[in-house]
This record gives sequence, structure tokens and C-alpha cells, in this order.
Amino acid sequence: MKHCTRRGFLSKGVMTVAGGVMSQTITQSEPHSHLAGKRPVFVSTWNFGQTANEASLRKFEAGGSILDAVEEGIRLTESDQSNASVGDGGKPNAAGKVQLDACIMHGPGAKAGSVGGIEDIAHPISVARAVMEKTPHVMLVGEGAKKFALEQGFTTKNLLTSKQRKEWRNWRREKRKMEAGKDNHDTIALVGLDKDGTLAGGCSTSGLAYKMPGRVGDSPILGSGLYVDNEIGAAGATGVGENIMRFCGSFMVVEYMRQGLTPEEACSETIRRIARLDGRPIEDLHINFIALDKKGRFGAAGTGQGFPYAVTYPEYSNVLQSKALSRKHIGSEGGNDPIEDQLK
Ligand code: SD4
Repeated sequence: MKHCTRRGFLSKGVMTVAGGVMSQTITQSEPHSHLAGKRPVFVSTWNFGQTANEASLRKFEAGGSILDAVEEGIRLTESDQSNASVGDGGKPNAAGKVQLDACIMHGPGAKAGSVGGIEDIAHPISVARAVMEKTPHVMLVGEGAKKFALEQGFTTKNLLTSKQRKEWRNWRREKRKMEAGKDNHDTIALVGLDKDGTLAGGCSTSGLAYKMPGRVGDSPILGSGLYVDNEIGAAGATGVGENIMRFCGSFMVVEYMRQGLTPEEACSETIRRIARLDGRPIEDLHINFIALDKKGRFGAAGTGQGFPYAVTYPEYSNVLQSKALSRKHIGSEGGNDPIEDQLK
């Protein structure tokens, strides 16, 4: 696989990711129309999505289905202990326990599975898939989800690393307030499209750092953290779940694509609509969406400075910068104009 340099695809711009995972110069994407329509394609959130996408592509090229590929990519991120927001090594809740949320969706037949608040299981995305394939249900939570996982042969693991335990203790000692949108969110949402036009997607997270025990965010909620519609396209979310799940954010993105908006416009319009309904300044929402349509077109948008997202084809794999939305784009404009400006 060829890793494209950013030169040629990117122009100037400096960003700091709200999630704190990276602080580097990353550049604004030029139109990617030359990439539209290529398949298979994988699109995922944040810069670490690139290695997940590449794992997905490898799985697909080795004969896996698009669903196998999506699961494989997310499993890679779940295993990465340096990622403090997904799977093993994720930040714990306020009680010091890592509670994970995940869901998976397969376009054909709109099949779906989900787990919320599962503990001690390193790969919630695979448990979500087992819920989809082995039960008559769609979502299992907490103890029941863990019991089911164990029955399915998953093994338990202490997911709290010593680094995260130390940080949690510091947080508790200092009675630090959890700052939404600072260094506590970096969920992976990954969507894929195969050569036949079949879509699949998944989402996995440890959720907001130091969340209330039992708190479940948008990530395992179908239509909020993820949605796949095999007629239209797929979308996924990352950011403050409370500002996504009240609006069925990913479903809304897909519905805008159904109305004819491009993936990037659909993400932007969803954010503008959420901001209008919520009423707070758009930068305070900390929400981001990726989208992929059935034709293979992709796009992303985020509040504030936007966010990096990853796109991978057999001949191309790169991190791009999403469209960025600031408060100047909502209000009296009514949110119907295409957004052209990056947040200065
Ligand atoms: C949540 N949406 O639990 C997740 C967190 C997240 O990037 O997206 N982090 O609210």
C-alpha cells in the first residue's frame, strides 16, 4: 500500500486536536474528487484511524467481508494501550473502572449489535458483533453484556493501565472537574464500502473520561454514534456524546445524504442543525462526524477547528482535516449555506 504524503493533497493550516492526542501541523484538504468512487474504501475518525483503516483493508484484501474488515480495524485501536479513549488502556469512569461502549452495523438487512458499559472485556466491538449474530437482540449492557461475552468465549482482562490508574488518582485527589472536549474524547468510528456497494460500520469507545458510573454515551446507540443505511451511506460520530445522542446525529447525517447533500455537506448541516436546536455556541458542542456514501464519496465536519479523519483505499491512505464550523456559520444565516471558511 502506498502511503501518500500530504503534499499534493493538502494545503496550509495549523491545528490542535481537541482530544489532545496530537498537536501537529496538519493541513486542510483540497477537494478529493479524484478519489470519489474508488472501492473498497474505509473512513474513520482521528489520526489513529489511519492504522485502523489499513488493518481493515488488509483484512478485506485477505478475503474478509466488509463487516470483518470494519471489526478488524476497530479491534486494532481497541488493543492499542496508548489510546486512552478506546478499549484496553482507556480512561476509567469516576469510580476508577473502565466501562466500554461499542456498536457494529452491517448494511444488508440493517443488522446491528451493541454493548454499553461493558467491563473487563478488551474487544467490545466483537461482543457487539456477537450480539448481532448470536442473539435475537440488538443491545446488551453492563453485567448482562459481560456474562454474554464470557459465554461466547471472551476472556476477562484488567483494562486499567497503571498510567491511567495514576491519572485517575490524581484527578480524584485534585477533585478536578471533567472538562468536556479537552483531553477526554477520541472514539473510533470506522465505516467501509466494498466493491459491490455493501456498507458496514462500527464504533468503539471508553467514553468520556471519569464519567459517572453507568453513563452511556452516543457511541453504542444506533443512529447516534453510528448509522449504516445500505441504500444511502454510513456515518459515525466522535465528541461529547450528550450533544450527539439527543439528536440522533449519525442518522441525521445519513438522512441529509438521502436528500442529496454530499457527505461533507451532510455532516456540516447536521452540526448546524444541532447547534440551532441546542442553542449554545457551536464551538461549545465538541461534536464531529464522518460520512461515506454508497458512491464512495466521503467527507467530515467538526465544531471549532474541526478534527482529523482518515481515508484509506488500496492505493491511498492518509489523514485529512475535516471541515470546521464556528458560530459565525449559524444563526441568522439559517444554516443553509455551504460552509467554505475554515475557522481562523
Ligand atoms: C462519548 N462520544 O462517550 C463518546 C466519546 C468520544 O471521541 O467520542 N470520544 O460521549
